Amino acid sequence: QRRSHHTVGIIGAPFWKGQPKDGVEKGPDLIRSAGLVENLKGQGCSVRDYGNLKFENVPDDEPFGKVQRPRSVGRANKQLADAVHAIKNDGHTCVMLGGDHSLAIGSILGHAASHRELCVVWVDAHSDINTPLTTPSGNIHGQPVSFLIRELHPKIPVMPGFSWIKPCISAQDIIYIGLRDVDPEEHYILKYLGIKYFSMTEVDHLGIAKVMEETCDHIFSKVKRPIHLSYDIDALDPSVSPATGTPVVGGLTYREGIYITEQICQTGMLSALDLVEVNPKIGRTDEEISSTAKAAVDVILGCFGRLREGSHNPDYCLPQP
Ligand code: 4U7
Ligand code: MN
Ligand code: MN
Ligand code: MN
Repeated sequence: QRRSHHTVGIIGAPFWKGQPKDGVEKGPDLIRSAGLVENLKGQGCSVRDYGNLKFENVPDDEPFGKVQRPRSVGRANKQLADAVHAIKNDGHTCVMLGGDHSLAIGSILGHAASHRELCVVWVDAHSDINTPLTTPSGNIHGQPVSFLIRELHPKIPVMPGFSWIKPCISAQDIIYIGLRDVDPEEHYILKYLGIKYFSMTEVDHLGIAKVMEETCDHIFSKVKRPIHLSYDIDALDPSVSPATGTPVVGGLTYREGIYITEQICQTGMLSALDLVEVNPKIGRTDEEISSTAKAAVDVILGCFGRLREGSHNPDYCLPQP
């Protein structure tokens, strides 16, 4: 409980084409350079870094209706799905460093390929559940959940690059925390499918402790099952993590954001984690970039057993005078 003995497999996905802003592909290396691997080892985890995926350019990637760069996004996600599947089959808890949030498609599908019964905890300012036909922006990072939910499948057109994608979770298998910028069509979908969420209103009303209690009650209502935590750094307030493409005021405090990870860790069921949407090029100062990177690292460390109360090795002895 105090020291975590998970083995962690890290995969970097330097991919930006699910949204238009330059720089989010620098996320994986920024998060590593903020000390991720050293700190994980320092808290007792064994770590294997699988490096970064390499994404080739897909020529003539014309929009599908409003949707931008579908072939590039489809193909990158296939690569990621295969990598995550392999890391799970190696027996690790998989940590995917993004990159934009369109990567959750491949990360969750790859995870589901080895753990069919998984559930998803989606921590984000946004619900990322637009369909290719409701998207106001055309950006696939605002749509990943729509491809994953069985009940939405009849509403999803077949896009170029996406024919391999089959939904792998039901509406009751996903829960959101931190919502505060939801498009009307997305709100309709959440209500229509009865998807469970804790918007910032519920975080204010209940407090984060009750939110996490109810989150665990919901996802473990029948049996304990593997958790896929998809953590968009823009869930945190922009005062904590300003270096991200779609910041929204009124977000989770640093403490609330870390508390979520401590509670997820406590379940013992974390099986894969995405940390996405860190964009160093959007930070206006070095301080904004480093505070965002530090928050990202602390989120990951919290997921793997770091406790704010501190910890010590069980066989530690005080020095004799
Ligand atoms: B992120 C948006 F319209 N809903 O679809 C959209 F407000 O991965 C934003 O959560 C999506 O950062 C944000 O483009 C995607 C928009
Ligand atoms: Mn977001
Ligand atoms: Mn997101
Ligand atoms: Mn974003």
